[in-house]
Amino acid sequence: MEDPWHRAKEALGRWAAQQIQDVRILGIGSGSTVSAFIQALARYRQEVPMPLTITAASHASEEQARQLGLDVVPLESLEHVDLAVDGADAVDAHGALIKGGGAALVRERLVIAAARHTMILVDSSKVMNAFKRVRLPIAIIPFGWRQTLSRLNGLGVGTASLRRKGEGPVVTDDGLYIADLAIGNIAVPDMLHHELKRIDGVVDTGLFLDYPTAIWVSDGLTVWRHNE
Ligand code: ABF
Repeated sequence: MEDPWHRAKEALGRWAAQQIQDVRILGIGSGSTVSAFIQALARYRQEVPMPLTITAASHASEEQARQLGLDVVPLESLEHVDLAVDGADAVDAHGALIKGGGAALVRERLVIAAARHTMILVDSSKVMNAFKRVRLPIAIIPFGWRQTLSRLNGLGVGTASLRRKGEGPVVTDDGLYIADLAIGNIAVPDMLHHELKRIDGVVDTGLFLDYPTAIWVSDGLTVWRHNE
């Protein structure tokens, strides 16, 4: 079935590809919006050649960028990243993000943390006032995952389940599992993020807060900056 937000993702991808003329070292995240951006970037660079080194937050993005002729290097070979371009699953009124629907949240955070600026691209269906009735992805260590899930459920903020694909659990590029925490209301995202990070077995949460980030939104017709 075609993604109803396909046009918005393409519009964002095209728009973002044209914004990065002065960027030399670019971090890219993952997901279908980022994939549209990589396509547009490769096309744009054929028209306007420029030196560009890319580091990617997932094997899938890395593979796609390489196949389109872009130069991809590992994050650890770089001193810094000028700009990270990524997607998100949800954005609240204050610009807090939920990420990890594509299971790449740990690497996405490391790319964003290395970047001087971040550009987040989302279709307008992902923008909400506050995080209500959401699934928060949490990366956990596979060893003892059942006990980690119990600890997550013991917090009493929502119901945690192991993300599965077919017969087995989803395994991230770093060999981690993903627990999805169904939550009715995230009142204070920062507090929840730190509470979850203190739980044994938890590596990271999908709550991304406090990065120098510009969020760009599209409904397929126009692109606008969130909260400006
Ligand atoms: C990544 O891909 C994630 O952090 C987020 O989970 C997901 C968004 O996917 P899509 O662009 O396919 O909606 O950016």
